[in-house]
Amino acid sequence: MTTDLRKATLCILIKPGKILLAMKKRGFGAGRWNGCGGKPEPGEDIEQTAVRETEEEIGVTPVSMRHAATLTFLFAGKPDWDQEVTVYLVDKWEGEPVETEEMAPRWFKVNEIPFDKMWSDDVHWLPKVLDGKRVEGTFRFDGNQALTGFELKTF
Ligand code: 6U4
Repeated sequence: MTTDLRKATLCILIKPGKILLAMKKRGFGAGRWNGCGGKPEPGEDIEQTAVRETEEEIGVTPVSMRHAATLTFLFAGKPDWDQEVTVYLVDKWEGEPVETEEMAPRWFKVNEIPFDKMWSDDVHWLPKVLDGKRVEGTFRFDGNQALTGFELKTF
């Protein structure tokens, strides 16, 4: 796996039968439901980034989280968008999710996840992760953010 890709995080809160997604209101991926997350600040490790971004974007502090996936996203002709995303499932947190300037959170039943309004890779890895598997994958997109191919390993 490439290590010099820019890093980002995704945190998904889970409770029995439900997951918390948030509508991204601005920036990369705006208009899609997703976990919350973003890029590391200088000096942070990736788990600290995940916690801070969740606090900033939906106002909760993860207390117990599990590394569920490492996903590489590559965009043809848009190297600035390429990123390696570390995904965490969060099953304990402090606070209640609130809407912020960046994201509007909402609980979804696991059988009603709005995949048609999410990144098109999500349908391929999120169900496996929710099934308790760990996933490593590489997803390729064209310059319009349409998925053109992927490889996936589950553990
Ligand atoms: P800032 O610097 O906050 O303006 P922003 O434009 O909000 O940046 P960024 O880079 O902080 O975006 O966060 C991008 C988020 O999108 C991260 O949580 C990772 C996630 N992401 C990127 N590509 C994705 C993809 N193909 N599928 C997916 N999530 C993706 O499910």
